Amino acid sequence: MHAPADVLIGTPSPKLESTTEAIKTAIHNHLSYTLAHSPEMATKRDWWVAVCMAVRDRVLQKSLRTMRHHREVNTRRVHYLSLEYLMGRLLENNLRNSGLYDVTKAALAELGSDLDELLDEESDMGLGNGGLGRLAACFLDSMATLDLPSVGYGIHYEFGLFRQKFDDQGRQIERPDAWIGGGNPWKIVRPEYEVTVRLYGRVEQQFDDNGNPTPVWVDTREIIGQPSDIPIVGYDSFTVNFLRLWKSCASNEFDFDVFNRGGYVEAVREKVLGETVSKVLYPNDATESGRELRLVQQYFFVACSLRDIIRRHQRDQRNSWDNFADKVAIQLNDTHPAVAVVELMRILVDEEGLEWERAWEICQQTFSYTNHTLLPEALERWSVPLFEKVLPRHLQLIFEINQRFLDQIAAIHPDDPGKLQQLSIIEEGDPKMVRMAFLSVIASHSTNGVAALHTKLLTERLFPEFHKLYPERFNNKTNGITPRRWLKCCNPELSELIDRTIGDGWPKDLDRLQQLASHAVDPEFQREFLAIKLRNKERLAGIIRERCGVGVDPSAMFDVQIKRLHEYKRQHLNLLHILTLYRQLLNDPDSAAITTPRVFIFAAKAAPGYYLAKTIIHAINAVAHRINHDDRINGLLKVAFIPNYGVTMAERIIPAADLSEQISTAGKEASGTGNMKLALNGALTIGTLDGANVEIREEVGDDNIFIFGLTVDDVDDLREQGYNPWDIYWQDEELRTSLDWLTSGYFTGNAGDFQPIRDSLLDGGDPFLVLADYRAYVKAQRQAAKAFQNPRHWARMAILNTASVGKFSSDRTIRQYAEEIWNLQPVRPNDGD
Ligand code: 26Q
Repeated sequence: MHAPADVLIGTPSPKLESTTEAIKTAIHNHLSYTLAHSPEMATKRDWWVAVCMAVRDRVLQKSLRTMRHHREVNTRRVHYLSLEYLMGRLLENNLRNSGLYDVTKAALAELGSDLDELLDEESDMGLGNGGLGRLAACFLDSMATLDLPSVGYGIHYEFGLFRQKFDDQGRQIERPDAWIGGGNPWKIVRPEYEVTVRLYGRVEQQFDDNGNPTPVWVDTREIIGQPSDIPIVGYDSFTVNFLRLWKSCASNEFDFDVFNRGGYVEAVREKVLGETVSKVLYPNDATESGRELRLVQQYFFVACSLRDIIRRHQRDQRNSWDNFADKVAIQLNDTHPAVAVVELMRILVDEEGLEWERAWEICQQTFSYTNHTLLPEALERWSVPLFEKVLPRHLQLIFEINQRFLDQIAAIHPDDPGKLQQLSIIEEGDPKMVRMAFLSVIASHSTNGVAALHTKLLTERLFPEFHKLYPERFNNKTNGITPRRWLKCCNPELSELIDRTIGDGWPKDLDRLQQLASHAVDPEFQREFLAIKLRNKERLAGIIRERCGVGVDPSAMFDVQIKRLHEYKRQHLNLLHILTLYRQLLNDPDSAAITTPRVFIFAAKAAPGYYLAKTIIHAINAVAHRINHDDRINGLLKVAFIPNYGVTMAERIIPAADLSEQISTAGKEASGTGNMKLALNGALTIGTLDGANVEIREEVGDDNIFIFGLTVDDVDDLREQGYNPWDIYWQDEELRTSLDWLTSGYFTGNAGDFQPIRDSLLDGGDPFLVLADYRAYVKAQRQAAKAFQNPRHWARMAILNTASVGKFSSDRTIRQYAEEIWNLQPVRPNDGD
């Protein structure tokens, strides 16, 4: 007998089994009925897709339960708005987080296939530039793990961050990242939630039913936003949330309309816009170039996401605007989605007819803003004329927001017109500019920095006046990383050693790693710890041979600097030190006896338009080539620049690192998160007192980190005194010779090649104080080298690093966001058992 349809509706499907047999059957069925392949004919890629599908079925079952439960309890949710997500690969993470890794590995073994080999079929989801994008991905993992009802919103870029190659001289070449390739088994297209977005046009003064003038946005162009969802699997939790990514396309109807009116070229223009908006991720991770398409991207993303949030809120009869802010929290990942505050005001005031004050209150209660940078060139500002062209009504609303805000300021400071200029959202000048950071602070209830030092500088330097006005709005949320991807998945051997030593609860409670501290002097534990590190280094040595054609000795110190290429991150300081060591070895044969063998490992992408950054890459590659082929130094030094850095490459490099380079100019790196990943995997940090390094030192202790160089206060003092890099150049012969040598033409045969580096460091005034920190850096490097020569001593320090960085779990960070900003409680869907 069939059950009547109304009995089936609302009945959860029976829970899918996850035994070895069941997984085998599922993989087999997907090979046959999803991919139409018999196992003998299936390629590796087919097997990979079939495994993803088998896992996906189980993940989606949990996701449906999660969504249903959230709906039933009419939960409050947080919506994370980010233009970037660096998700990396998903299969291994989803397997480990859902507890299906071992059973799937066994099932595949029985089917004659190897899971670890299949994992390599997946390409990275590289929809971000660097730290900010990876942080968003770690946060999604933590929110699902902590059973927090949340939705991530982003853009489904057709091309993520470019693929990096080097030409035969070692210069960076960019290639498009066509990551979608043969499709993405994790993606679920949601055509039922399409939205239409309007842009451009003009504002017309019309009259409402009561004869009152009302601004109406007319003659707009339209594009369609198509959502697709990526499931986000919590680790050992009941929750599967999702990441909703918007793809733009042209609206067919509109095309036709324009076409019929004779606007053939116009209609095609519309199509081009629709197809262009989500085409490519902007590859700058700091400098804002004010491009129209970028503004269109931001608004498209924001308009789609807000529509979706409002639709979901209104789906429930119990909900109205009165409880919108009770049910909806929206976190802005930097100012990139900040136009959302204006869009919500537009919807509330223009479309819903709410009073301004009421709308403003909802807006402030709903939004909170995270700042990720102090660099002036990275603070987003849009020219008023451009803004007016793309979003004319929004510009009016910004003027209104600003006017009301400045009226308040004028009331507080009646005799200080300078204050108004200082605090205005609109910066005077030609053209006038919209300051998105000011708008974000004013329109939200929370502004947070991403490390203690960063937040301090934020309140004291970037927003001092706002901080005085609204001290309660400012708070710190020190960044974190997910221990699932950044230890459990990427370093399975160390994870197993930790499991055996302190139990397997640490991935959800990273403070437990502290229990490893008592094993730091245990010779047997040290031996195992070092043996694992060595095996990770052997694996990386294989990758370096394959990708760079350089042979390296796994017993040498692996000295790692992996991050975007930036002057403030000072990869060129690292390079000057390498040159110093190289010269020492060539000139002083005795020094060979005491030199610690080292492999300097770099990985970094430079923004395609950042000429100096690209020059630094070229310089590192050129020096690497010389050093790696110089028989005189007996292989004591090697330099490898691994191309195309991304999440997956980070997962290979980090477990193999001995020394972690975190050498930014004090006050410039908001937090850093690579520093946390490396310390967690037992690398020692050599670094400045910048960003989260300050807090890492607090946790691991002064004896287990190599801190050097100018502090933020020293930097201030030095600038006040008047810093002249030439003075240092003339004082420090070792430095002078290394720099002269680099820029002499010796390494490429062309003296002009690295002149821009020299110019920036000398006549350019050395804006990031590379020369000022050089001597202290070289000294700290000597200490590190010496310490590495005593393996037991080094092992003890490395173990203490792993043991001491529990604070930097993104679970801790997200708990603080949930409690202190979002006012959001965990909600546990049941498991269906
Ligand atoms: C803005 C406008 C136009 C085009 C691009 C951009 C843009 C894109 C990305 C500007 C900045 C970014 C990314 C910034 C970033 O990654 N910041 C890093 O954030 C990390 C997480 O908080 C911190 O750990 C790093 O210190 C910070 O540099």
